[in-house]
Amino acid sequence: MDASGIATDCTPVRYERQGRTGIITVNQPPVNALGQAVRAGLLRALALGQADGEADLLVLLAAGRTFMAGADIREFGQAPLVPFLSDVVAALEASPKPVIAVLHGTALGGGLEVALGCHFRVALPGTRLGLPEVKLGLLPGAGGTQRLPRLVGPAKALEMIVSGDPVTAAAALDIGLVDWLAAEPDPLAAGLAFAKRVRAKGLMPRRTGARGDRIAAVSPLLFSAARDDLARKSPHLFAPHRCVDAVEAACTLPLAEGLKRERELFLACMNSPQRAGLIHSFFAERAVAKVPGLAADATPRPVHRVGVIGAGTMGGGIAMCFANAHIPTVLLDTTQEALDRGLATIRRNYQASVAKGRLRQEEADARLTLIRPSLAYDDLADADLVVEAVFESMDLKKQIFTRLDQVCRPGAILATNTSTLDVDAIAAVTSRPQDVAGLHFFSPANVMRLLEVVRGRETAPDVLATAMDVARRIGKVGVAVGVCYGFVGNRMLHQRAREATALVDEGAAPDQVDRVLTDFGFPMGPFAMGDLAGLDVGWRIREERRKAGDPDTPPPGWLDRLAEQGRYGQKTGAGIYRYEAGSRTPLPDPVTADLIARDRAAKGITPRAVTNQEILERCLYVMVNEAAKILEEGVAARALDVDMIWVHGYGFPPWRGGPLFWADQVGLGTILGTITKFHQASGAKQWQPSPLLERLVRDGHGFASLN
Ligand code: 3H9
Repeated sequence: MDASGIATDCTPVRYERQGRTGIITVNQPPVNALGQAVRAGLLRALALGQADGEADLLVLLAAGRTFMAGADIREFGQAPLVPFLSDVVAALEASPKPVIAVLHGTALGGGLEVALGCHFRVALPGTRLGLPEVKLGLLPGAGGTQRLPRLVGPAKALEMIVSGDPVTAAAALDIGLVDWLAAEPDPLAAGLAFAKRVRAKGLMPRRTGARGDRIAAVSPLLFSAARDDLARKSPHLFAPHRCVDAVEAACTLPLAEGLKRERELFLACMNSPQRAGLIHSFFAERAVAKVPGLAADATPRPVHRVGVIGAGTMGGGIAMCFANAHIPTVLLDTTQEALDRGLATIRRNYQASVAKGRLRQEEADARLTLIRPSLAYDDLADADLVVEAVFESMDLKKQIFTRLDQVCRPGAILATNTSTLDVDAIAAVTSRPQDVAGLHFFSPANVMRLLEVVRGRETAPDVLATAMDVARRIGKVGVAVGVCYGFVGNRMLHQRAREATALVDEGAAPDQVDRVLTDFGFPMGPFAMGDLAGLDVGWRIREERRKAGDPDTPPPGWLDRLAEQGRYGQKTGAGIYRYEAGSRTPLPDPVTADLIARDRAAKGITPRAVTNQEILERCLYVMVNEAAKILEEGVAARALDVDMIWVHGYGFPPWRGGPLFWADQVGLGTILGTITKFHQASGAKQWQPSPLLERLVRDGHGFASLN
C-alpha cells in the first residue's frame, strides 16, 4: 500500500488509498458474509472514499478465499439490524465516484447484489456468480431481482434467480454481468488495472438501476411459461414462484416500486416455514461433518489408493465415486466375467454422462483408466482403504475380511458396505478391529449423496476421521452412526414400510398411501420406491427371517405373493403397480388390488376407509418414535444427523428440514399424544413411546435441543 494512503480501523471493512484509487476491502472470514458489522463498515468506508479528495475512483474487493458469499444467514429469523443491505447497495449505486467491484471465488446472493450496485464488475479466473437465495427458501432481497434483469435481460435473470445456480466468469462476461475478465489472480492488482482503463476512457458511473433498455416491452408469456414450468416441476415450493413475481415486477414497475415489491416478497419468503427448513438443512449439512466427541487431534490417515471388492451394481458405483475424485481404485471380483460386466456398466454410466453433456469425453476416459480391474487380492497390498461391497452374507464377509487382514498393509482401513450385518462381528475376524468401519453407500452409489459412516465398537478415532474426510473428498454427505440393525436410515425406513403395508391391509390403496407422501413432498411414496428398488430384495430378506424364526416378521402377505409371481417392480414391468412399455409411471393395477382383497379376506379383515391424515401420522410418527429410540441408544449423536440422513438418502423434503426438524414444527406434544393413542389401540412394539420423546415433552424441549 502507498504510504500516503488513508487507513482506517473500521474492521471488518478497511478503506485505504493507492495513488488516486480508494480501496475498500472486506475481511470477514471465512466467506465475507454480509453481517451487520460488514454492512455498517461498508457504508463507513464508502463515506471515507467519498470524502477523500485524493481519490477519484473506488475499488471494492474482498480478502481471503472469496468475494462476499451473501448475507449472513445466521442473522435470519432474528430482528433485522440496520443498516439494511439494500441501503448499502443503494449507497454504492448512488456514489458520484465510479465504483469497481472485483470478484473472486464466489460472488453469491447479497454479495452479487453488492456488485450489481457497483458501476463496473471485474471477475478473476474461476469466479462463480449467482443468486442462490431460492435454495434457502428466499429470493434476492437487496435489489437483485430488480437489477439483474436490467443488466442481463429478464429471461437470463429468471433462469439464474429461479434455479439459484451460479454461472462461470466466462458466462458472466457473455451475458453482460461482468465487464472484464482479469488475467491476474490477485484482486487488488486486477482492480488497479481496471481502474486505469476506466480513467483512460473517462468512464463515468453507470447505474444498473437506471437502465431500462433490457426490460422494455417484455412479453408476459415469459412469466406465464415460467409459472407453468414451476407448477409442473416444483409444486410444493414457495420461493421460486415469488422469484418469478419479483422479476416480473422489475419489468413492469419503476425501480423504486419494484424494490418495494421485492421487499414484500422477500419478507413473505423469510416468514415461510420452508425458509426455516432449508436454512436448517444448510447448516445441518455442514454440522454433520463435525462429529461430536471426535478429538481435533484425530488426524485423518492419508488415502491415495483404494480397493473395492465386488464389481456388482454397488461396488461399481462405489469405484466410480473414487475415480470421480481422481483416486486410483482397484476393483476386485472373483471371475473375469463379473469384472467385465461391472466395467461395462461403469463405462455405460460414464458414456451416458458424456451424452448428456455433463462430462467431457477425455474426463470420462481418464476416470475409467483410474479403475483397475483385478482378480488378485495381492493387488490390494498397497491400498490405503478397501471397501467391501459383496452381497449380504456374514460368512462371505468374514472370509473376505480374514483375507484382507492378511494382504493389506498395516494401517490400511478396511470398510464394509453392509446395510444389515453387524460391523463389530466382521471386525472381530481381523487382527485390527480398530481399523475396521462401515461405509454404507446408497444405491446408485455414484449418484446418492448420503454415506452412513459406521463406527464400530473398536473403530479408532483417526479411522472415523479418515472415513469422514473421504466422504467429503468424494462429494458425499458423510454422517457418523453407530452399529445396529439397519443403522439409522434403513431402521427408520423399515418402520415406515411396515406401517404403509399395514395401512393397505386395513383398507387403504397403495396409490393412496404413495400420494399422501408425495403430497407431503417426497419424490415418491413407499410403494413406488419398492417397485424401483425391486420387490425381490425385501421378499428374500423376509423369507430368510421367517426361516430363522424371527417373531417380528409377519406371515407372507400380498407383497410376498406379488414377488412369488415374478412381479419384482419396474425391472420386470410390473410390481405393486403396472408399467407401460418404456414408461416409469406407476399405474394402479387390478391384479394387485385383487391380491390385496384376497389377502384381507384370508386374514378376516373387513376393509375400512383410511383417512389421509391417518396415513401421514402413521407413516411419519412411527419414524419419529424410532429416531428418538436411535438417539437414546446413541446410534445417532444428534437430531440433525438423523435429519441429514433422511434428506440426503431418502428424499425427505429438504424444505421441511428433515424428520426431526419437522417433528419440532408439528409439536412433540401432539406427536407423542398420537403415538400413545396408536399404542393403546394396537399394543404394537413400534408404537411404544420412546422414553426420550416423553422426556423432551415433559421438559418442554424439542429435538433441536439435541443438536
Ligand atoms: C442472501 O444473500 C440474502 C440476500 O439476497 C438479501 C438479504 C436482505 N452466512 O460451505 P462452507 C459458513 S442469502 C453465514 O463449508 P465452502 C458455513 O456455515 C445468502 N455463514 O465452505 C461454514 O461455517 P462452519 C446467499 C456462512 O468453501 C463456513 O462459512 N448466499 C455463509 O465449501 C464455510 O462454508 C448463499 O446462499 C453465509 N452466507 O463453500 C451462499 N456461507 O465452518 C451460501 C457460508 O462454521 N454459502 N457460511 O461450518 C455457500 O454456498 C458456500 O458456503 C460457499 C463456500 C460456496 C460460499
